[in-house]
Amino acid sequence: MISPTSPPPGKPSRMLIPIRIRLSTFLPPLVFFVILLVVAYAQWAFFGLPAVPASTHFTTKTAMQPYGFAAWIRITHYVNFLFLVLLIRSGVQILMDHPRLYWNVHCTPGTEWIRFTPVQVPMDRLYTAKEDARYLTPWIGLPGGRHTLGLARHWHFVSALFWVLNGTIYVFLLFATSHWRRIVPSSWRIFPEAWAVFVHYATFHLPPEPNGYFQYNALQQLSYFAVVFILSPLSILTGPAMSPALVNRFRWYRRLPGNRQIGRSLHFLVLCAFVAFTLAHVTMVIVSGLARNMNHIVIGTNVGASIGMYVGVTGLVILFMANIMANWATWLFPRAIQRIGNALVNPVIRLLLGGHAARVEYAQADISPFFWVNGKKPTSERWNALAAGGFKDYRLRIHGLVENPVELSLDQIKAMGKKMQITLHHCIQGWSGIAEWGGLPMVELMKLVRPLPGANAVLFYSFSEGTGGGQYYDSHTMENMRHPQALLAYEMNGQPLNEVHGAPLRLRAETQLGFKMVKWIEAIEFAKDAKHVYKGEGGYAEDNEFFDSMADI
Ligand SMILES: Nc1nc2c(c(=O)[nH]1)N[C@H]1C(S)=C(S)[C@@H](COP(=O)(O)O)O[C@H]1N2
Ligand SMILES: [Mo]
Repeated sequence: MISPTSPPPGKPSRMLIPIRIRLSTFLPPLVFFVILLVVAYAQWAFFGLPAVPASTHFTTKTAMQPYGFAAWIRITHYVNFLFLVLLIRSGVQILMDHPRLYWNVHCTPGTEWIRFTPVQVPMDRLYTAKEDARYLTPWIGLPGGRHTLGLARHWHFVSALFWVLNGTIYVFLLFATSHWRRIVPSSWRIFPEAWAVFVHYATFHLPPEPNGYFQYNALQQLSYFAVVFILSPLSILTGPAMSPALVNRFRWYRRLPGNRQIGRSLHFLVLCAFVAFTLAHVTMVIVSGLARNMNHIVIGTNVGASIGMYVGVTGLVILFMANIMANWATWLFPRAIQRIGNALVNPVIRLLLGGHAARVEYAQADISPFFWVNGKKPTSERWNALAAGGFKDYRLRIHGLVENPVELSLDQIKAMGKKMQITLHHCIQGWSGIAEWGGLPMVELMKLVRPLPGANAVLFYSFSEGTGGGQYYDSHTMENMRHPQALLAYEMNGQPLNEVHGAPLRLRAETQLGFKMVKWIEAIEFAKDAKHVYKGEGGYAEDNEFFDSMADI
């Protein structure tokens, strides 16, 4: 549960996040980069520095269109940086809730290509995914702390909306004004020319730099192009690859090369590329004439005075303060951040993912060898007694706004029907897994209890407690419960549902994130909404961990 003072489990790793990376993943890109450097050095040593085509000295009179830094370029550049920083900080925070990255969809411990935790998952005892979350300093993470991913997600999604909006405006104006000619290469010569510039940089030489007001050097143009037209679209495509509703809605999406974990890994690598670009970019801005460069991008003039630098530094201080404010506001007013996040993001989700979701199912051969566990097993005497008796005395109570309230035994539920489905589970923390579930479709149950017209929400109450104490529960829309894949599952991978995965009954709602799928179900209530229950946000995680109210992404 979120609390700024709660210490992380184990030793607080405030100083450094220990990183373990697989040599087999790390080596190829490293070797590639080293080869580039070696070739550049060899070329310099044996043939001297390659010629960089002399850049024409332009003036505003002789310039070939377009040139300069119009106000829209300067504004979108600044706004872009602001949201990029927020995206990176909240993104890293989300990552630390499941600090492991994989190329396979099963997330079997030991198969990760990189992990940001020293912990090796113990196989001799139950170790939940929530235990695995790491503490992150608020200097890096937004909002920092441990298991604050609910709030980090609000920042991430809201920032993503504004970042994409800002980027769209920029690209639109780029083409509307012909400024695209400044960053879109027009000839294959760009590659040998960019290489020549690289040989200079790699051997610590400065090539004759063109004045960026009129023209960029080849490597510069190529990297700006890559950031705008490759890196950014890639981050926009790989983000949604993690959404359960999206992969269920668009069947073709699953046929693309990749899966949730490849999407997640690429999303992280794109983040690394953005950070690397930013570092290189800032370094080059400094070494190639800081004052003039700052005048270009900050105030749009082409002079050597210091005014752009002062305004620019002021802009950076404002950006820094905005980040401090973001952390501060999140710790003081988490509920407000949650409300704002829901208000801005939910309409977009409804627009993009609303309507009927398709049904994606997997094959027997796809079933995961390992399936992470989340949540605290019930400790109540009642559940223990039921479990000891093989759930013979279990009765599922279904009440609230229904014509026919009932109490059903497990055998009665099994007799009412059984559907099997092999599906991909999406935990909000980032891990996934494929399993075969067998159970009673919610539609069948609704035929028996007959919800009244006023019923809009279905609440599932658990025998167990949430991580911070208090009953675990969650609610669903009627629409999601009418989905053919909404299941009261009593079987997993051909076996009766076991005690850690939610015996005797757990919910499957495949277009939703895992936290909505209540395990160890004690009772089901049909209601007008979920406002009358506990803190009224719709579920334990929504109440206490500030999770999103729409769990589609
Ligand atoms: N009662 C209860 N149900 C719960 C949870 C919990 O903490 N308590 N955790 C949820 C979360 S976050 C996930 S990802 C799934 C995990 O299901 P699994 O343990 O079968 O993998 O259960 C969900 N249902
Ligand atoms: Mo989860």
